[in-house]
Amino acid sequence: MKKNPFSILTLGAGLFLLIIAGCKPKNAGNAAESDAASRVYVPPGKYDKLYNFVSGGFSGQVTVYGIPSGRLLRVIPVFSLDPQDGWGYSEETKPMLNTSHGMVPWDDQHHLELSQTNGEIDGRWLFANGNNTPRIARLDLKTFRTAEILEIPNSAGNHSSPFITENTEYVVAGTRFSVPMDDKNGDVPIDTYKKNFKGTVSFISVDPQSGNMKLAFQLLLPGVDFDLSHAGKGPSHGWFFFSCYNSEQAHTLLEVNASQRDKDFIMAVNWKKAEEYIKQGKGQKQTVKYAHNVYNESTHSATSTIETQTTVLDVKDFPDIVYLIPCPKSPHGCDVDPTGEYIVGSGKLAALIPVFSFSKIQTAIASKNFDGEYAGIPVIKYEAALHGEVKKPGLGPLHTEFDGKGNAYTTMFISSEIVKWSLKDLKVLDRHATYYSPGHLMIPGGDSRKPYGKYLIAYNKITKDRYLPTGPELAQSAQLFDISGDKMKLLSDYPSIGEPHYAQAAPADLIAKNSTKIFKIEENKNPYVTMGEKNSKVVRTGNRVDVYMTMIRSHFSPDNIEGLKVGDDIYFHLTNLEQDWDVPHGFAIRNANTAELLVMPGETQTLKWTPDVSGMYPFYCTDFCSALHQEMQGYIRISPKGSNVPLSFSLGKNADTSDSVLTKQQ
Ligand code: K7E
Ligand code: CUA
Repeated sequence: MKKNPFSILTLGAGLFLLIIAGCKPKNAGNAAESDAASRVYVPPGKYDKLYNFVSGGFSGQVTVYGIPSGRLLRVIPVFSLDPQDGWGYSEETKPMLNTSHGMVPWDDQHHLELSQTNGEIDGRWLFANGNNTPRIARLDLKTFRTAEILEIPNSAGNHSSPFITENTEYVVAGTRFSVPMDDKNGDVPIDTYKKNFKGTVSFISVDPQSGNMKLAFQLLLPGVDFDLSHAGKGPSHGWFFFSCYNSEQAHTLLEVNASQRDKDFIMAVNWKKAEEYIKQGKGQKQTVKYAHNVYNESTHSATSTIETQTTVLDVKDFPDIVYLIPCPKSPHGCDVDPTGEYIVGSGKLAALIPVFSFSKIQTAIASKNFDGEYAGIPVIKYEAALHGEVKKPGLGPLHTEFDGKGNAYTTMFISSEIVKWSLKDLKVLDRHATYYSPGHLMIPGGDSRKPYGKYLIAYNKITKDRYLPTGPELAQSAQLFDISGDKMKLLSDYPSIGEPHYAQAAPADLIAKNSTKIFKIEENKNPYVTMGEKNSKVVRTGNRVDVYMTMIRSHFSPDNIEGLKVGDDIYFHLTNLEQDWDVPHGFAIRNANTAELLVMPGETQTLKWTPDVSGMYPFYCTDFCSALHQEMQGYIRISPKGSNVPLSFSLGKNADTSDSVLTKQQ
């Protein structure tokens, strides 16, 4: 066992310095196992064993990697504009980024959760949180696209989200910041925090067939900060657990003022009970505003609807829904083991890891073994809820995952390591350095009832000297470990996109077999579809022009258009007629102040362009689609406002009315 030089440090000024600085493990080089190369090597033409879905952090997107190779397979646009896919630029996808505050083209994406059935990953959907403008996205794993985005009212910083229950009954969303509720006057002095600021957690129901999300109800809670959460499972199914910090209710200099109390809380929520009260009509209806955006796979278009109602249950009126459990100190991760019995709270500033027992929590509630209350909510006695403490695990515990064999693995941000410990006797079994300062870690299925990983991936916050320098900015690193034996073995590290926080993984078979290869053209219900080249046309209605254009290797139809004018609103409806896997066509016009379109086989997408200067505008296909890809191009003639050039469009009319300079010279 490598000796951790920091485990003897106690809390104090030194620790605070370390928190700021982190620290670098010794022997940072040459750390991988000697046979590591062969264990991560996926030969050309062979597939990876697992899909790894990784949050993009401040990129706002989700990335997909193959494991064990660590190869980047795809970036899926979710909350941020993506010029590569035209996401948020095409008329069809613009509504996906709509909110009650208009278009919000970016977010900070931290956590992902795969849908589950009976507590096991079912490979259907992936949920993603938007942290900054509170939103939850559902990605469809058939198409690897964002299918739905729901804005969350009464929330500010959707951090403890989007964790799910074991049959995907609910996706949860807890607010990081407490704020005045949406229907209250938010224009109040900040130092009235204790009076005016409230927290909420939202329960979003998921339709078991379609996956469609609906804001089912919200719990009104004291004004603290909710950080992470996980649902109970098995015996604890019906409960949800949240970590909270800032029980001091500070509103300034939180690094000091929210670190005063020796313990903050894990909040246990009996959501089945809350659900009953809602069914009995006990919730308060509240008028709010939030967007609900849905992408329809048959029209290839999104709609955005502004919803206006939420149902709120004030927990202080329902004393048997919520209980608080003291947890040292400023807890971050809140993780439930595969059996559903153990709840691990990771206090960033604690020198130990408390592990709570679900059955003991139930006994404590039944016998009212409370230690007073906090804002009207019963506080369970720490010892009454405690299974035990992992002593001297390392410094700065953040997140824990499980291998299904009775072991837990916790990231230590400050001492830069992963620590493996036993759930039963809470003994530290192994520790391995990471490079550097890991945030989340992920074991495939590691937060489900059935972890199946022999791998563990650490997502590190600090890269420093691990890669060739690329200026002041370095990509965050992921590190792959083999955890099939007693000792963790470092296999590889690879860069990631944005800042990865949480991640999920699923066996390749579960997802690959359902993957969409083309959209069937005969099922294309986009109102602007062009079914076949002969139906392509250009239609003028006042100053709106609709161009119904098709794409097939290797031309557009039409590819010559005249009679369009400066100031026209031109809508190019591009239908890709291909019915062949992996043959998208792109579409770009010179000087258009928007992104390209990338249109998948059988799909229709629309680009809007309002030309501002008359002249000749070439357009072309941006995706190398055939040997004659470079010939896949055309011209649009833009005439001045008020010109009377007749509207015309054509394909293949190559007669030239002018004299050719070339011919004369020959
Ligand atoms: Cu620890 Cu936002 Cu999950 Cu990142 S959070 S590390
Ligand atoms: Cu179509 Cu290149």
